Amino acid sequence: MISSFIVTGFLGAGKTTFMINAVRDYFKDRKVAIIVNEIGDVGVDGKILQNVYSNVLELPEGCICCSLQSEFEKGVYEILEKYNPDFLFVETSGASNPFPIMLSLQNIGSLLEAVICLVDAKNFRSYKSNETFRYQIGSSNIIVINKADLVSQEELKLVEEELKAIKKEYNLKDFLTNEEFFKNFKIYVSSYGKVESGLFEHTYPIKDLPNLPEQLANVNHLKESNIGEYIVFLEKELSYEDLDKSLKNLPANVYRVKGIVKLKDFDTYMVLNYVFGYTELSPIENYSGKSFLVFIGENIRKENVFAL
Ligand SMILES: Nc1nc2c(ncn2[C@@H]2O[C@H](COP(=O)(O)OP(=O)(O)OP(=O)(O)O)[C@@H](O)[C@H]2O)c(=O)[nH]1
Ligand SMILES: [Mg+2]
Repeated sequence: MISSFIVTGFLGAGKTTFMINAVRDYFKDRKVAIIVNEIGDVGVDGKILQNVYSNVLELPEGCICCSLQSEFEKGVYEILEKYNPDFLFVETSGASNPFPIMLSLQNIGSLLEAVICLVDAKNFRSYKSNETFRYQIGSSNIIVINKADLVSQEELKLVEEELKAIKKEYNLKDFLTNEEFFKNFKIYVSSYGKVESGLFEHTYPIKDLPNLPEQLANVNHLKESNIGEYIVFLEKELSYEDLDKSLKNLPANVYRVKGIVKLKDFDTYMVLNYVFGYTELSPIENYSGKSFLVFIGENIRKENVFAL
């Protein structure tokens, strides 16, 4: 039986970073396959992951929690046949509810080791009222408060307290019996998704998912939360300064920008990561396509995206 982990969490919380570290640090001698799903039809995470790991399946477009559920199940069978892995990691898009994916993995007969929700300690307050984020917390049995390097110990404590309150309110409940599904959950703290080995040594496999009302088990979350994306292909090479200036002027409804760009200042293509005002660049090997940026946000429109 294949064991699986679902890695969920809001846009830019550190899901991909966490998976890269987890697979490298704790699953080195095991056969692991990764499925990643992103908003939009130009994926960035798949390309990053493929550079560090070969068994990666990218499910682009839409979100696996709604329109892509059958596509997801097909993808899992494909990956099982191709790689025969011992472990499967599934990174959901930042705008999806993990519950339908939990159901799919259960239907397929996989042992669901844990649903791990990454939380961005620094930007938590900007998105804590988002319903999808709250369901992500409710559907997880491991919460990782990430980006601890960006906040004080006091802030970490406050985030933890607020998360416990959200967990209580949104914890999965059986629709028929009203019984709480996750009686226990664990909270870890990390920087750059690096967690202690205990997280993977003491999981509490998830069995017999509760009955949920139809509208919770099967919602089109992208539509409901109005989170959308806009892709821009860059025709000319920019300097980092120009790009940074434009990013600093983005409106607040654009939470996340990610892409692969060739800039005047660097010889290689760079992965650009922008999360709620913070920008990071890192080199990427084996990329030869066009430079592009994906802008993700709430009610995003062409006017929100800068002209390049
Ligand atoms: N300072 C800091 N930055 C982090 C940490 N974890 C991740 N990041 C950065 O945050 C950005 C987003 O990280 P990802 O791992 O791509 O986040 P994600 O949740 O996979 O993002 P989406 O898939 O787009 O939702 C990147 O620039 C990371 O390097 C952390 O603990 N501290
Ligand atoms: Mg990611």
